[in-house]
Amino acid sequence: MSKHPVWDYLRNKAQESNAVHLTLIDPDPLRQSPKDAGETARIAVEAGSNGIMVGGSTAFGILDETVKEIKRKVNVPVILFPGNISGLSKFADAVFFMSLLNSRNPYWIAGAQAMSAPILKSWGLEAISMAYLLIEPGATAGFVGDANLIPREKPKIAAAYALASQYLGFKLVYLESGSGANAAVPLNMIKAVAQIIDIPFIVGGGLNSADAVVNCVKAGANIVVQGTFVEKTIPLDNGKALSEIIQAINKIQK
Ligand code: 1GP
Repeated sequence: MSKHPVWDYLRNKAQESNAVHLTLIDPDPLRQSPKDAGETARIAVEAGSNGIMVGGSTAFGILDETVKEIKRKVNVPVILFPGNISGLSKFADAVFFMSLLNSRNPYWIAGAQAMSAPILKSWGLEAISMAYLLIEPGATAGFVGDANLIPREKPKIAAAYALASQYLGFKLVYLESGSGANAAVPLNMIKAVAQIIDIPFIVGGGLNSADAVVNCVKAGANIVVQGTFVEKTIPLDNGKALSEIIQAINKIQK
């Protein structure tokens, strides 16, 4: 069996479809209980989401329970999206092993990673290396990660960081405008990144409509992440709006 099953799954899905859709669940008891998180994940996967990310910039101590409930309910990969060392759980399938390349604080570039790598090894958890780039407005992640946010009107800076990420050997790049952000990553920035790198890249933050997601995929994103939208709509419509978005992704003629 492959030593990197989750990475193989993501890469294959990205190659064989227009884009991979991942649902982000924040393990925050003020947002939902672990049980409700499991139910949201189940509905999101039924709607066609290809995997569940679990994480957030702040930690609340219910991560293990949340991951376990989600694992009980879905048969797609559950991938950690840690905001810090506290965002790790041995019950997940893999972790996005992220380096916040445009942070001003080396802790977020390599410090937290050094402190957590031996833990991951002892658990045998699959680590998928990912360059994390924060774009304006950045939301909570921008503040917590002490980011030198990439200006929205500077696509070339994002492209340069993305290419540097590829040359540094990262498997993936994540362009992030911040969870709950009032503006998604600009389309011309996504296009500039798609033109210059050969590795897959993720776009997330503020993708709150079918148009926003579809345009992002048309611009070149290989993986799209939705958290806030899924969290808000699933309790109201049982996954209908999400299912429509995923169908719209699949219908794009590339
Ligand atoms: C945040 O990109 C993700 O890290 C998802 O953002 O919650 O705005 O969908 P939203």
